[in-house]
Amino acid sequence: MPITVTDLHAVEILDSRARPTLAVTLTSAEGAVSRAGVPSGASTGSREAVELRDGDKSRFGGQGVRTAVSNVNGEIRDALRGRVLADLAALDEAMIELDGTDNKSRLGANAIVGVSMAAARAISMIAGLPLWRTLSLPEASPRLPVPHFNVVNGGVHAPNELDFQEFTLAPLGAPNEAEAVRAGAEVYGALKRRLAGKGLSTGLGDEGGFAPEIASPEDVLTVLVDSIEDAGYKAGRDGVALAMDPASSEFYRNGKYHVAGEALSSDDMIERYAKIVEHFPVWLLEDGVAESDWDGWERLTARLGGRIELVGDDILCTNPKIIKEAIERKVGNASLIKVNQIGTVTETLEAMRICQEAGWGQFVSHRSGETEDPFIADLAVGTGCGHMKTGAPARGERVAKYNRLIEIEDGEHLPYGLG
Ligand code: 2PG
Ligand code: MG
Repeated sequence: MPITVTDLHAVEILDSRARPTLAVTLTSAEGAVSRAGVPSGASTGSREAVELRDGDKSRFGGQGVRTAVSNVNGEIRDALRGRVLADLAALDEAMIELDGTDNKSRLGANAIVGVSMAAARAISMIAGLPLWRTLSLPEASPRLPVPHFNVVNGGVHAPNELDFQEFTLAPLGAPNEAEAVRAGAEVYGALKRRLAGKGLSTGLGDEGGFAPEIASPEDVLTVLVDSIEDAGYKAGRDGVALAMDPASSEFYRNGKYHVAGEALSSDDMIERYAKIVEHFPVWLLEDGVAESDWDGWERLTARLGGRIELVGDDILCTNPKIIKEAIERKVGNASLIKVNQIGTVTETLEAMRICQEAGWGQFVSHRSGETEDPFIADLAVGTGCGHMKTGAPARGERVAKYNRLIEIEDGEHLPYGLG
């Protein structure tokens, strides 16, 4: 669907962590006016596209995005305005060319991705279709994803002593999206009561999950299984399963994984996961080993790749080139998918297509810093990738995405789940 941009306007707004980010409004000659909010991460992969921050310590501690805002309102607007672009790929390509670097560091991936998301939305409006219908992959049909609710936060997302970053509920056995969201919300409530009953904190981390003073990952998993049962669900793949994102690059130092006071080698860490998978209904493990530990990743994949989904986040950065290399080296069997990690919607879809072709999973994800924009819900549905994570079933910026999934389901009776 061709698009002719007539105006672009960015403004510095806040993300869910009280840090600045961008909102972009795009106006097209075809009559669309669309808006997008740009997400931002904390536990970032070192090869992510570069998020431009002002570094001016007198504003937001250097985190301001005024430079990125002026890049949208100036250079990007001037370059795109009035051109009839054949489709989203042509528009994204024009921005990549204009930026001229291989990691979007000149204009900023936060500037570029905001325009790309707004353009994707404008194109769907011009076509008169819901956004998800225009975000598709060649060999897949739309599906409603299994929502993954991050209900216990640690690592760099919370100030507690827990080294693992995310513990997630995955209602794999739910019959549909609305029931899956209900399961997430009910178990979240049961978990709160259980934590409070043990005298543990029910304060929240960045993604709306609880941040209790528990150091051992196994202890967290035990509380989660109990809470699933308290809420009347079965813990397991035919009910509510579990997933984890330890975000292990954050606790990998000098060749060791530092977990709950222990220093573990890669092999020790892998054996620890093997035991966890034996004892708990964990069906997906993201960033089990660090982004710099490719050998560890190979061994982890050989050990557990046949049993569970092994998702690469920090190591892959939604980057088509790195994903291809990982597929060749048998590193993981799925990729996390974050639009701002690579910086355009077109490259995100390309990363997903490469995964699909290799039989790899694609796990669509929010960032720890979010806005109320539900873009990724449409991305997960349209691409039919079967699963997505967007934090706890609490806090507006997370709930906006889950609610969007429920509303899509209400309008169209699409199949639910991994398929
Ligand atoms: C992750 C993400 C999202 P961040 O590690 O998967 O949960 O965190 O956005 O901080 O990178
Ligand atoms: Mg991660």
